[in-house]
Amino acid sequence: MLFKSILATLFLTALPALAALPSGVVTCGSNRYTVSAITVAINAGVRDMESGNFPDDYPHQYYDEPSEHIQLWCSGNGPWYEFPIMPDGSIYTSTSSHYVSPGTDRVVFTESGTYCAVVTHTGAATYDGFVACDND
Ligand code: 2AM
Repeated sequence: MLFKSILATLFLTALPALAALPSGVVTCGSNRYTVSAITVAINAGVRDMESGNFPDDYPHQYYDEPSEHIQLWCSGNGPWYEFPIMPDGSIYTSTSSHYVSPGTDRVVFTESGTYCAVVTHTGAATYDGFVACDND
């Protein structure tokens, strides 16, 4: 009995490490994203990948760079992908005749669309680097 409750406690304590989605609004600089906006961006990225549509080369692979100190909330060893998440709520797209900047913020996810992180260039240590968004 005691053993079972210890096991249950260990399991529940370990859960946050495998956390699915953020618990509330995620903030990247002054941009705010709801969980549903994050889900929409991930689904759009997965759909684009599956259909072979890569606006401005997104999604592309995301690499775990120890120097960026970004925690990935998904399990496994990748590959991981990043896709722009837009502060105006639009789904990112870009064509050669109508280029759209990807902006500063990205969702990070697995090939099957499992949430890993929201990251941003805003406030990163280097110009091209990323930092985790708040509450991601
Ligand atoms: P970005 O393409 O989404 O802007 C230049 O080296 C590029 O590296 C940047 O433009 C940036 O992404 C990308 N970059 C920065 N950190 C990265 C990481 N951890 N994984 C993949 N790409 C990264």
